[in-house]
Amino acid sequence: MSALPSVSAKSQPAAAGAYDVVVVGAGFAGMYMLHRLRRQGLSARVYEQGGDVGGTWYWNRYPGARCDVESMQYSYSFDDELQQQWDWSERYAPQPEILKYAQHVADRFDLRGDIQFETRVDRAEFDEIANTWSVTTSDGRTVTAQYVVLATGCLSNAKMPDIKGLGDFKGKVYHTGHWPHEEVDFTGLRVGVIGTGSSGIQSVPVIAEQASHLTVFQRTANFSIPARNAELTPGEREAFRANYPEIRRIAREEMRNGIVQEVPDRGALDDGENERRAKFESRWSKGGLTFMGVYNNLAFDKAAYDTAAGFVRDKIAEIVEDPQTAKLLQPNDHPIGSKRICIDTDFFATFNRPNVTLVDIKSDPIRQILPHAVRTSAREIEVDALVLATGFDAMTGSVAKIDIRGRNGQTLNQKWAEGPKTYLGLMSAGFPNLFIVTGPGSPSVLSNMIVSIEQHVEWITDCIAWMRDRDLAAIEAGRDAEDRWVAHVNEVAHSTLYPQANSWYMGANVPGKPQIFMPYIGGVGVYRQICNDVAAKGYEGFATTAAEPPQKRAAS
Ligand code: N01
Repeated sequence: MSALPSVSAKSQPAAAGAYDVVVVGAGFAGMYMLHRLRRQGLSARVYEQGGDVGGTWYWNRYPGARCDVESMQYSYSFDDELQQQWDWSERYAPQPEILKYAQHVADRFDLRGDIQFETRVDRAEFDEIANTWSVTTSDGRTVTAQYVVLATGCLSNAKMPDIKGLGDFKGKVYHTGHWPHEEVDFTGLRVGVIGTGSSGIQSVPVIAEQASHLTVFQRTANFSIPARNAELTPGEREAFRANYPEIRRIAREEMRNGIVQEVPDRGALDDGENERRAKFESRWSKGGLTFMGVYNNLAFDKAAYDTAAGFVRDKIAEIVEDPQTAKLLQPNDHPIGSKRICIDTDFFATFNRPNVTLVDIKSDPIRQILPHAVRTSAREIEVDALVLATGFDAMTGSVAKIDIRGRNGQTLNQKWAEGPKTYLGLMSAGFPNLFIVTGPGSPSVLSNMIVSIEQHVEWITDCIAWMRDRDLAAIEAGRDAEDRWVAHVNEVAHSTLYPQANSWYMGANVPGKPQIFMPYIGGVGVYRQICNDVAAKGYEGFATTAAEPPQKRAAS
């Protein structure tokens, strides 16, 4: 890559510690937000608890971590030179390469000067007279800002399992979502992996190659499709680059999940058994998330999803040599796709290795972690290291860690006690000038995250520009608009099979968390249009406050 000149200088606050915008998080959302704000001539301060940019890709360094959206699509589209010049090496980029890309973007746009690393935002309090936020960080400082943008990520609050004795374990314990920066070498060690979601499924085959013995503790079997990862050829890269404007437009406007792929015009039952099997077979050979796009009704129709689920279960039985292990690995308690489908490289085949054992902890639960072993109801399994692939307090977990106080001192946690409430996933009533990037109630985790991040960052920065043009001091989601949106998100979710699974989409993986389907499942194209229409109608459903005099408050 050629070194490019920076395009923006460090932003200057109007007064010491007074910014136009405070951004929380320097992952892909926070970085692009900072870039856009600077382009608008605004002063911004970004706080990031990690030691560098990258968010998810800074923390999730576990063996085998890679993206499940193709690299040529899982990348920023806002700068054509960037997308034309960056060379992705593989169909699905590995974590180190995605992190390198994030670091490159930070260098290229000279972002780091406005980012304070290793600093958490602990508290944010809205001043109803000044219409500003007062933001306190983990270094004990307090700054003010007219706007706060939560770019905290949807899967950034790693969830430790509540297992008796975990603290007594004498070996090393790793969480996939909080992996150490130095290399972890499992050579010669007996390793236990707890959890078989995407992180477990990606890491198990790689750990199995190093460990003397690997025990996989599985509570729920998961559907997984082979990634068929491969190096990208120059021709493949060129095909994307030549058509990028159109590919990006289709991803944004026409696709449900922000990933360009063939759109099926048939349901699974429109084909006879042989034809259907041939189509599943062809998608299985192609690999990746497009498996679920082979028919248009797999998420809606039980008879249709049964055909896809049956196909995957048959594949597992073909791959896994021991019939008992194969049976345990076959998911049977949720519709395929209702939990995030996993993409793997040799996950099922790994159980054919002599050094790998599967323990079904549904029938034989973990009772306790001992200093050198995991004790289940039936046995004791000695391990030297433990890998917790136990997931995240998703979508709301990182927001909940911040003490956010809006109008009348109400905290966001109080307001969201029964589940997150937002208008468009962007703002929550009672919390003026507080924006959320890819918040609950927006397509977020059901989409190509970068497509959704770019849409939100652009919508939010356009909204701030609109406010400034009109000399407005505050904007806030209206309660009626919010109630209607929450009801709509819920209604759309319940027209699908998604709510039938105990998934993190529902908050079901965190004891005590309200069970509400959090992302908006209506599709990114539809959602973008709704957001654009709201903006075009003068931010319909939002209330604004004039800067001066205060009595000129107008409700839109
Ligand atoms: O987490 P998960 P993840 N005792 O919640 C089990 C994204 N991602 O980190 O299903 C025993 O999916 C739990 O069991 P169960 C992607 O969106 C993407 O794997 O609750 N087991 C489950 O098996 C993904 O969906 C990529 O019964 C316990 C596992 O731990 C999301 O992140 C890669 C337990 C957790 O699975 C989260 O994935 C990685 C306990 N106490 C992640 N608690 C890409 O490819 C939990 N489990 C881009």
